[in-house]
Amino acid sequence: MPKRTVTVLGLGAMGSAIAQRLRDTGHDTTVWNRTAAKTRPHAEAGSRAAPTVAAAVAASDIVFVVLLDHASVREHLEPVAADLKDRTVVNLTTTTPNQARDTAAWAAEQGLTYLDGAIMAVPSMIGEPHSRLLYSGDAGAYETARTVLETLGTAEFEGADAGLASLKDMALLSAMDLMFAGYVQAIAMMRTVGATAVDTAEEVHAWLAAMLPHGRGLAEIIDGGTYDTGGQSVDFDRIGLASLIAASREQGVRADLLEPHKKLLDELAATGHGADDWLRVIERLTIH
Ligand code: FVH
Repeated sequence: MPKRTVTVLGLGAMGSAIAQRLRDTGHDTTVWNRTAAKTRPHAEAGSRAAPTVAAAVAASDIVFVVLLDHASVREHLEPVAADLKDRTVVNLTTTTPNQARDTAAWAAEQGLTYLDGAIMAVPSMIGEPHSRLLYSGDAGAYETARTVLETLGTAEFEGADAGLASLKDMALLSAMDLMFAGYVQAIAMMRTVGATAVDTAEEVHAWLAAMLPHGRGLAEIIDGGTYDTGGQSVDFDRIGLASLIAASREQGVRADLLEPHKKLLDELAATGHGADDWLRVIERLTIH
């Protein structure tokens, strides 16, 4: 199959890695960046540097957008809507699900072929199989671009709702954020007795590795929808969390990262769910 012509808008750390990978896999690659100097190494490596977004878009049939945020995407796509006709636009910029849906709706109004994407990888992983890229929205656009998308890593289509890739991205990043906040909490507590951050991180790693296999069982309880499991109850966990908070403060460490979880469990206890499995906490997370 002939290689596709591709354009990359945005040459930050991620856009550069994507442009490099597309070039390395034999694609005719055009690049544009707001700060033009960043196009120079790409031009030297064989890409075409476009002076404007319009020129960049005109050069290729697949246009990757790898800008900072939703606002910068719209700022630069809206003026070239007419030039984007007959192109496939793949937006890999991190946005919220509703921002992704909003851009997909705007693209549909303009008669554009638009696919939203989310990157579960850091730049050095681009092109590796463990680099995971999620896509959602226009299934036809996904199929059209698929062979090119697969050069960036494992490509997965999440569904027709353009917000789905972003939603999964945000959900997985939320889990990561809370986990690494946990590392910092443990390090802050152990530092008070002279432990290095590296030593505590090793301890946390070993502990979490031992605990991680339990995650599936917890999820099965939630999917079951009943919280009379006889497992760890709301009241039991409230006592445990109160101890964690007290221990942290005794050591002169703020417990701000722990308190929100305790607050949610307290709400459950106050509404008569103290004996339920603590996983009922998921119901307190839903905003009604
Ligand atoms: N880097 C990573 O590990 C993560 C992994 C997961 C996905 N993200 C998302 O990818 C988008 C780009 O991230 P990045 O790492 O390339 O970000 P920077 O290196 O900071 O580069 C930002 C580029 O955006 C350009 N830019 C910013 N504001 C504007 C604007 N108003 N108009 C035009 N371009 C703009 C910036 O241009 P310049 O500063 O060089 O002129 C860079 O090209 C992002 O959504 C991550 O969340 C990466």
